[in-house]
Amino acid sequence: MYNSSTIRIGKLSLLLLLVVGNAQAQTNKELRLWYDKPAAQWEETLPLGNGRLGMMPDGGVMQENIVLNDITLWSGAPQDANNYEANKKLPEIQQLLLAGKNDEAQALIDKDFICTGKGSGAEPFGCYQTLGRLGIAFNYDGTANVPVTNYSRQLSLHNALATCSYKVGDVTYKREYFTSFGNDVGIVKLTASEAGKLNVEVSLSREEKASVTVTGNRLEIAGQLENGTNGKGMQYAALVSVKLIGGSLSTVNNKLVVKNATEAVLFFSAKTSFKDAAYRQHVQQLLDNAMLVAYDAEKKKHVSNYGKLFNRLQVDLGSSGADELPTDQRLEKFYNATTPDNRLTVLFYQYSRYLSISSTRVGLLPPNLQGLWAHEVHTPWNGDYHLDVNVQMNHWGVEPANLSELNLPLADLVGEMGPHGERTAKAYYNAKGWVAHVITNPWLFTEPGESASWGVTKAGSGWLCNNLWDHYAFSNDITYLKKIYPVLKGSALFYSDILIKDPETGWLVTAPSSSPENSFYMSGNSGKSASICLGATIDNQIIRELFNNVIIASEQLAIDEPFRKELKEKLKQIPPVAQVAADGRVMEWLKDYKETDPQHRHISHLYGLYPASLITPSQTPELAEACKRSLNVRGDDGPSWSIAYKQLFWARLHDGNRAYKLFREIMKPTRKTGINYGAGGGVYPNLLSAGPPFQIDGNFGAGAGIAEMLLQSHEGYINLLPAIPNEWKGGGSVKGMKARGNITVDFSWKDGVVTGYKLYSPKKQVVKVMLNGTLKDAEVGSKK
Ligand code: FUC
Repeated sequence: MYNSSTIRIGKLSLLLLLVVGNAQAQTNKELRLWYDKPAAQWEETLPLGNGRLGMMPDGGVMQENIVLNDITLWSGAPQDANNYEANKKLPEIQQLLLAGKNDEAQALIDKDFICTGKGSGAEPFGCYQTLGRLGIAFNYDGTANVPVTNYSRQLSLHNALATCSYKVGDVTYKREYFTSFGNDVGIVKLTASEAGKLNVEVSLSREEKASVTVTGNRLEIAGQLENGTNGKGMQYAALVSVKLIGGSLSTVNNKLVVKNATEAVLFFSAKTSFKDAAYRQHVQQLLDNAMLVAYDAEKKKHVSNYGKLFNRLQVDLGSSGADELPTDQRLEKFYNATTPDNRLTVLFYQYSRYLSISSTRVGLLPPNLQGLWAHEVHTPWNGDYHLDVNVQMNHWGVEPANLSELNLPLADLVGEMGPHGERTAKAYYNAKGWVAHVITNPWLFTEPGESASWGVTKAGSGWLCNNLWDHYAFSNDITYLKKIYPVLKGSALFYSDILIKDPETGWLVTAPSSSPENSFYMSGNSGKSASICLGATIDNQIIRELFNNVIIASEQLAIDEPFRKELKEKLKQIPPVAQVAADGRVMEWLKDYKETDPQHRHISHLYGLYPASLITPSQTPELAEACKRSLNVRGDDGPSWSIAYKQLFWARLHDGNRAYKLFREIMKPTRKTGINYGAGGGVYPNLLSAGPPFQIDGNFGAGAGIAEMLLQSHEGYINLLPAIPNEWKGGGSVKGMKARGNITVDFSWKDGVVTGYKLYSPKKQVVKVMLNGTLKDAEVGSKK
């Protein structure tokens, strides 16, 4: 397993480093999504966010609808859904598994080994919910169907600003929207090119649990969500206020009415009671503070604060493509065209960075299944944190993308899960340490889900530890390592404590186990299928990786020697990294079961290939070949997150063309919103990824995949261009991408050959770099 401290310092050979070019860098202005029509469905609206507040304007001419979000607005409540009797059934479940009666074991789990209550089906588990809608009804001299010309709306990634403009007659109307990284409010500026031509009515609404009131010239929406017991769940409040140039402001029927103005700036402030008893006071304060600041000054602060993150990295994949066409039309071309639009690929990559910056913030919650953006009260899958790939994928790209701190909200959430997970470990396994299964939420749910078929996969906590470790591997932050060490140790303690010996192989394995959401035909010819088994491959790989990381961490922190020894002993007894079946594929389970769905969306048995580094083409070539066979059978389709995962796998297998093929599949245009578990993932006109429905992991996974095609650093060296496709070979450059060991990398290439590179980190050092197929020593400068 790679660790930053293991970068070998070899004989330094002198390298002539060419200056890294910035060949034909895409101008910032081109980093935009733009359209020539208002959004006709939510999946065409443009996401704005400052890590807490979200706004999605549709740019309607007569009626603007802006979907509002607050990352903390959840129904439900903390609960204890542990079945404390479950551990009494554990020996029987294990005996049934050892006897090959997987279906009976599964039935027993369904009866006595799941969570109590309704699980993910209702409160108190809860659901991430929309905050509501900000409506702006326009009146153009009372005309109903106004003739509109020159319509355009866009989202600029370089300044996190959305705009919209059009002409009605001779008057040009403009809107500018942003969720401020300055004073933490949402702002919409409306202007008319002719004095006094702005007439609007502003409203706030929500489909349930909301009351709208007006105090003075402020509009307020407030309410309380369901908690599953007494109805007294999360509270929220949002305010809207307006500053005018010209015209008049009044209130009618809980609406703000602007008459004959030239300019109106709307301020939107929202807070919830999540960890904030004084949220009512704070929502006012935020609004008051923001309204004291002039619009241009606030905008400047917003752009500058946002830019501190966004501007850390630039990518240029060559000059092909242009943004003359509206983004939805450009997307259609991208998927069908034979000549690539590499600038759209760059846009999509930078969009994934933009979405990370917009959907999470240090000190708050990580991005959920939809990041920050939800337009319904009942968000699909509760908009929760799925722990069997999805929330992890949401974070895979942030380290290479030079947005390291955006991993911290997840690390904080996982840290808080510890005490809950300890109760769950005791209740079900009578084990030490902590565990989380498949789903969690801001209420820190760690219990199994409500069905054995998917709910008892307990790789969740170990998989989360991979993300926590990743932040350390990239940042080398020893203070952070000290902080997360108890979390990693607690997770390793749990797995170490629950392993049992499989008499057939003599290996130590988990029991019960399952491979996320997949099922298999049981041994024999009964035709019966089950999900529950002994030691699914993912469990073995996660345990191997976690134990290795805890060993390294305890060595670096010089603590816990006895535990380290125990883990080293256990490592000798767990199954190998992967077993290869007779057909040459990686075995998903301990036994060579036949899967019920060979093209199943989850590909968890390749965890060792990515995100872990247990399988690599150079270190374990046979296993890498077996991964290829597995992937070929799984196929190249699925919900977008599954396609993105396959893109990452092929990048790790150093097949750039195949990785790019998968990326193209992700860019398949769709407007479908019904829930899909099989083939058919793609992307919406607003470039948000479609499972369908909208799920942000596809955006983040594909972003991570693009980075992984350009640069890898998991094998103890920095590998430049490990997997670029023919489409990108012509020439390009990267500035500010991160490698493990807190190393920032700039490099450029031409005709597929790296022509120059530069490495820098806080301390001078020598590291290994794979450069055009040759491993070399390279000096790392201390500054840019
Ligand atoms: C997992 C996946 C589904 C979906 C859901 C949110 O259950 O198998 O495809 O992404 O998470």
